[in-house]
Amino acid sequence: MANLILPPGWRKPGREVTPESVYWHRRQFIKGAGAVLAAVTLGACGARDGSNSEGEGGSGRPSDPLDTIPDTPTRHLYPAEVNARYPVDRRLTDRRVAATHNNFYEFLTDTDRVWERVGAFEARPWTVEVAGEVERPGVYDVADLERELDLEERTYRLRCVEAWAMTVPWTGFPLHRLLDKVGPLSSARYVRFVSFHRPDQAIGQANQDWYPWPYYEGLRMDEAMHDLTLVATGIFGAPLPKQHGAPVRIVVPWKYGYKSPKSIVRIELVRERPPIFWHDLQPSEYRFFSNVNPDVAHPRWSQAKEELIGEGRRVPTRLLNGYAEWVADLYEPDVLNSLS
Ligand SMILES: Nc1nc2c(c(=O)[nH]1)N[C@H]1C(S)=C(S)[C@@H](COP(=O)(O)O)O[C@H]1N2
Ligand SMILES: [Mo]
Repeated sequence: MANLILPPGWRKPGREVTPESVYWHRRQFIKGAGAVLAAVTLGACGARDGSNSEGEGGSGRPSDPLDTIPDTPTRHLYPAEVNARYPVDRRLTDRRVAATHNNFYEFLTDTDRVWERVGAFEARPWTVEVAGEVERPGVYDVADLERELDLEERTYRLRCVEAWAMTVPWTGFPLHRLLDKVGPLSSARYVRFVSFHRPDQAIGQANQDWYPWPYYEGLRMDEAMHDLTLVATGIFGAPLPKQHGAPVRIVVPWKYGYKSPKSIVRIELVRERPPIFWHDLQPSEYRFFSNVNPDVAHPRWSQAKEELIGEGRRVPTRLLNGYAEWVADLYEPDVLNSLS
């Protein structure tokens, strides 16, 4: 059914179907006529995920999930030197599992098949505009940033709000290195990120027009400046495949996955707290901070455990996704201990 807004991390029906997503579907269906009015014009079930009418032409369907890395002039910079400052006591997720389990609604809501739909997406060359409350606003070429800002590799856990998790080695540089380069003004209190908007290359943007594209996210300045917050340009020792958010994404490992926007084109330093995509869609369920906390349930399901993708094992969720020792002091207790 095309006329449903699916939560960030929704999984396709079948073996893995969750009671939560079933509930959500019904609820949205009931609300549908009003809240998602625009969607109704898109026709029904044949068009689920907006995948019915793609002209597969152009770049077509990739032959393999690991064959979706765009041509990258900086390829020789990968793999980068390992930074082991933030040890992770979990096995790495299988690379292929990670490349076939993606949330990237610009393409498809069906997690397992996002990679099949990214062929036409032109992820290189690419620029990121830095704007707003900065001394040196400008348009920066991603390849130049990769050359200039010292790529490193860091293995992080990533926890989706729908209770799946992975552990992967990202390549990139801390966001503070880029922010220092552009010179935040003292008036900058938040950082806003905006992803691309290319309905001609991203089938989900063309066919799911009830989402407020482009995807947008944000962080408070101290979160953005924290050394854990990464600008990722690679994963598993190579440039990012398109389904992971090529060529450049943000990774904030102590927050639910939707706080890590993919394929960003703009970073704005702003005075006021910026709106975020998922909060605007479902304010009672998705909040600005969205810190991982096993004791704060999502309104429709517990967050106490998470499934390790590729292992099928459920393990306890950690406070701040295991990063509490580094980031707990950023938050007042009421922010940490409530849906916030
Ligand atoms: N632009 C954009 N960024 C996004 C999303 C998205 O749909 N669009 N999904 C988010 C969610 S819900 C998760 S869990 C992670 C998944 O990242 P991965 O597919 O690389 O594992 O990306 C996040 N970033
Ligand atoms: Mo997610």
